[in-house]
Amino acid sequence: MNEVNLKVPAEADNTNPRLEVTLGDITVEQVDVIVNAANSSLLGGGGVDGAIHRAAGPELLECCRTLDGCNTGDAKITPGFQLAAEWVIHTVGPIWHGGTRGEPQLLESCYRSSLARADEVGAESVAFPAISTGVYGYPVQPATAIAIGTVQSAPTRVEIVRFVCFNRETLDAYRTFLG
Ligand code: AR6
Repeated sequence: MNEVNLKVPAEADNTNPRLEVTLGDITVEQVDVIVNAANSSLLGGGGVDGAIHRAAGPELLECCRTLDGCNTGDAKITPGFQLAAEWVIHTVGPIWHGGTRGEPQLLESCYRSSLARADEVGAESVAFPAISTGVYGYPVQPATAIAIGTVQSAPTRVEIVRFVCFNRETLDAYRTFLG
C-alpha cells in the first residue's frame, strides 16, 4: 500500500480565535493572559498599566526591571503574580501623531506580537485593552478596526480573545465593528 503523508503544515492547525467584547476592568479577567498597554520603559505608568501593576503587586515591577524595556510595536511577557491571569504581556502602542508616522502598522504589530508571545506559552485565552486609545491618543474608531482586523487574521493558536473596554465609547466601537 502506498504511504499517505498525513502531515499538514503547522499553520493549518490554526483557526481564528473566538472574539468576545466586554465592559470592565481587565485586571479581574479570568483568562490565561492579560495584555498591558505599557510604555517603552516597562516600569509602570497610569491608565491600564497602573491598574495592572497595582493588582499584580510589587513583584511585577521587579520582574519588569529585568526586561530592558520594550520597543514600540513589540511585546514581552511576565508572570501575572497576584492576578487571576497566569501571564501579563506588556506591549507598547504608538503615540498618535496624526497617523503619518507609521501608527497603524505599529498598532497592528502590538496585537500580532502579543499573540505570538501568547502562543509561546500555550495560552488559550487572552484579554486585550484598547491599546493606545487612552494617554497615547489613538482615535478609538481606527484603533478598533485594527484591533479586530489583526486578531481575526493573525496566525495564532489562541482560542478566545476578549476585548475589555473601559468606557462606553470603546464598547460601542467594538460592537459596531463586530456587527
Ligand atoms: N481595564 C481595561 N481598560 C482600561 C483600564 C482597566 N483597568 N484602565 C484604563 N483602560 P491607556 P495607552 C483603558 O491610557 O493609550 C500609561 O501611562 C483606557 O480607558 O491605559 O496605550 C502607560 O504607562 C483606554 O481605553 O494606554 C503609557 O505611558 C485603554 O485602556 C501610556 O499610558 C488604553 O489607555 C500608554 O497609553
